[in-house]
Amino acid sequence: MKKIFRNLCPRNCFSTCSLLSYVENGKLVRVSGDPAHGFTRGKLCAKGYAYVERVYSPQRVLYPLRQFPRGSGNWRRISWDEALQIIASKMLELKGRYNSFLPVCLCKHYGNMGLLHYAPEALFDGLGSVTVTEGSSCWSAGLDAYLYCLGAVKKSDPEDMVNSKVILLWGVNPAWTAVQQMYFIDQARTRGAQVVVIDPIFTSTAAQADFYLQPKASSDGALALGIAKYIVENNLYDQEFLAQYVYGYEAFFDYLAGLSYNWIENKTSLPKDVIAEVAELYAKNSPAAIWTGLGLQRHTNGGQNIRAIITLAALTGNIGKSGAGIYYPSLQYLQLFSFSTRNYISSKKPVLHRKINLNVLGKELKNLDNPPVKMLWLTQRNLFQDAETGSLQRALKELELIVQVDQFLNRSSRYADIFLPTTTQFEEWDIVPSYWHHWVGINEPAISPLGECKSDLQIAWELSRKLNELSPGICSFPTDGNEEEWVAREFNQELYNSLGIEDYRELLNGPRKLKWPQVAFADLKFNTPSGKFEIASEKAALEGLPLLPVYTEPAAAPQAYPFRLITPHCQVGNNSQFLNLPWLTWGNEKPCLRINPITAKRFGLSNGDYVRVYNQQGEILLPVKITATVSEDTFVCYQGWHDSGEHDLNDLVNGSPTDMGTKATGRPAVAFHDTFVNLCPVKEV
Ligand SMILES: Nc1nc2c(c(=O)[nH]1)N[C@H]1C(S)=C(S)[C@@H](COP(=O)(O)OP(=O)(O)OC[C@H]3O[C@@H](n4cnc5c(=O)[nH]c(N)nc54)[C@H](O)[C@@H]3O)O[C@H]1N2
Ligand SMILES: Nc1nc2c(c(=O)[nH]1)N[C@H]1C(S)=C(S)[C@@H](COP(=O)(O)OP(=O)(O)OC[C@H]3O[C@@H](n4cnc5c(=O)[nH]c(N)nc54)[C@H](O)[C@@H]3O)O[C@H]1N2
Ligand code: SF4
Ligand SMILES: [Mo]
Repeated sequence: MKKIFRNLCPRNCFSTCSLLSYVENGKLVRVSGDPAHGFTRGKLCAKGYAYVERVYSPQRVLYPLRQFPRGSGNWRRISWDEALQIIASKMLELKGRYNSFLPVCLCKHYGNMGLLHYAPEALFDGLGSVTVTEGSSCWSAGLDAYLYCLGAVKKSDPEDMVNSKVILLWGVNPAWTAVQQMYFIDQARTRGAQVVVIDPIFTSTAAQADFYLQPKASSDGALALGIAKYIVENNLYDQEFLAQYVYGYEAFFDYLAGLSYNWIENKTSLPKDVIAEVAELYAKNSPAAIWTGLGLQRHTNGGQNIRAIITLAALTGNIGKSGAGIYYPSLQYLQLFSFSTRNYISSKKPVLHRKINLNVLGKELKNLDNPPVKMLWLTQRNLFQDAETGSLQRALKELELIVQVDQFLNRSSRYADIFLPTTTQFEEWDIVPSYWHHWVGINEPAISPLGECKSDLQIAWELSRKLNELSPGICSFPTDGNEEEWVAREFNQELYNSLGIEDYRELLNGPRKLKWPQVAFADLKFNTPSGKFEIASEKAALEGLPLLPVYTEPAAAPQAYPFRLITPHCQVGNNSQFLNLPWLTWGNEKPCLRINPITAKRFGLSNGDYVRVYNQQGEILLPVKITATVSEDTFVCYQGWHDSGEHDLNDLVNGSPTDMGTKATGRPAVAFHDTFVNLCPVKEV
């Protein structure tokens, strides 16, 4: 029997694609794009088409496993009952020993963005206070920059980019990371738009652009200030707009007047004529859009740099109208859904957890006492996506029990005692919001769970059941339920109205577009204290940041490690996911270190030669790829390694905090790209 189902891709990705899943005799045989989805228009990235391989991969774990001793790779199949018994007994034993559940820590990130995947948070809420990780390693600095300037992180419909005359792609690589948006950029270009890419790497996106600027990494604030200076000096700004809708521009003008183009060139490596060209292009061709990327903000001055960039929209009035605007993943979806799974317990009674910083987990675990953390529940997270993994590895070894809920064994599994296998989106109900586009779809089960896999929600019910069996009343999270009913509860009347439907099941016929305005801030009212676009932010100043988007110096390379190592997101993976699938890795290069030809010559290196890349944190061995796409003082290695054995790229990666991020996500993110290394050629590997 053949049947087609609708699923959603729940990866942390701009596109949140709608998938059509073709099932024959209970088996998923093909996945394609859903033409009913106006943003993804029946297309997928390569990862989407490779889902069949991912679901049936021989590496996928289908039964609960126990590893003994930890790190040995000696995994033995156990029953769910045995696994849950070990876990629940340990939790109760810790509760008895410390008179609290604080020794139990929930560590979760963005492995699956579906709303039913907030079940682990609600499960642990049901126990009272535990320890939970807080923060995100992804987008925090940029979010705060937007909050200071606009008071809200919202943006126009990304489909509206077709109406732009100029598009600045600033520190973003959509040709790899947001492939569906490229369609709208191409449409704009067909209508005559000019595209500028600003990136220290000449990326695949840059290869498709009209202009490419290669500033020094982390110097974007100076570049934006240079553009602003030129705009002001040449009367290219919109005085009426500034007077009515912008707060603090006079002081900013004074600051700009004190900067020189020599200073700007010194910081960015870009001369005045280049700055003038981009400034004229942006200011004279309204409507113009700017897309600030995530790579851009992974620096110790990343948030401040974004403030300077988005100020260009305020100077030129490029906000609140079609084709204009400033783009960043938005927080609008947070108001849309009920988040009833996430808030299952906390909506009835608030729970106060002990919160620790996800981004420095190793240090946090080491320093916590009274009581210490003894058990880790790891879900939707590969710990080795974290930076500075040395302290993490040491801390993990001290824990008494580590439970990993995942689909595949990866490097984190080396530290786990129990592995609980979870379903993919094809085997469960869910609803996945998008932080980018305005479409909403639904995810229905297309096939039965493989082996003994269970969804994160089911696992939460079953652990609650086991805990309550052993200690009646100990956990107030439900012990059973119906997944579809939990999906239904995520909807509310406002959402139905916005989608023009009466029942969530109508989405099974195809995704719907929200009746959200196409243009954000069309009324030019901002949610800031002044109600204006705030170039000067007193809130920022109160929180210890500069009042104005002035330049803050980037991290400097130490003498011993003179090369900057940039580690952005790779083409065929999604963070550490998919990179174990031959359909995707076949024909694609293994991790390598991209270096400039002049640097290669200096070290006497040819393509494919191995080098030891090292710094004070660690070392890794990599073959080099010689390419003029990177500058002489920079190395590039794409992140997202699935399980690289004993050494991983992120062992070397710096874990310093970004300058912003606390407002939006509780903690700053990580300045991944402020990593400095040296290299040494290796004769034999
Ligand atoms: N194929 C694929 N798609 C993905 C992901 C994936 O892993 N693979 N991950 C998803 C996730 S979680 C995220 S956060 C997004 C990330 O998607 P993007 O926003 O595209 O971010 P990155 O790939 O981190 O970096 C983009 C570019 O920023 C540049 N960059 C680094 N530092 C600077 C700087 O100082 N200035 C400037 N101007 N540019 C700089 C890098 O060189 C890189 O080319 O992609 C999502 N989509
Ligand atoms: N060097 C460097 N490091 C970086 C970055 C960088 O640019 N450079 N980028 C950072 C960014 S932006 C991000 S977002 C983080 C990503 O960090 P993570 O969110 O930890 O990354 P993923 O690799 O997506 O790992 C999530 C895990 O969830 C699992 N998973 C998938 N679906 C499910 C599910 O339904 N249930 C459960 N329980 N598990 C599931 C996956 O198999 C995977 O092992 O990495 C950060 N790390
Ligand atoms: S990874 Fe992104 S682009 Fe690829 S199928 Fe999933 S949502 Fe779509
Ligand atoms: Mo991310």
